[in-house]
Amino acid sequence: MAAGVAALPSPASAANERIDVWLDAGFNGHRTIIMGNNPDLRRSGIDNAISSLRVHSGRWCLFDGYNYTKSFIDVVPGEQIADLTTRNGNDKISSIRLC
Ligand SMILES: [Ca+2]
Repeated sequence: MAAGVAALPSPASAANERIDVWLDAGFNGHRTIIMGNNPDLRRSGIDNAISSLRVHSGRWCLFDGYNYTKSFIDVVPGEQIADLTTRNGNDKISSIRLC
């Protein structure tokens, strides 16, 4: 490969941080990839519908209310939750942001 610049590991930046969410438990059903703050999941069609998630990078706060209100769950890089009922958060999340 010409003019190759090695892709060096870099500190996490907001632009690269990612959390995947699913509408069903066990990482099943429709998946949505979220890579930035989202104050209103109605826009993504997944309001009050997320049932499982996996954090690729970044520390995220998940809120029951829109615009980051009624915080109830935070998750860290590498964390995954197969069933949000275990965190009292099934079908409740309405906004997500890095925290
Ligand atoms: Ca909600």
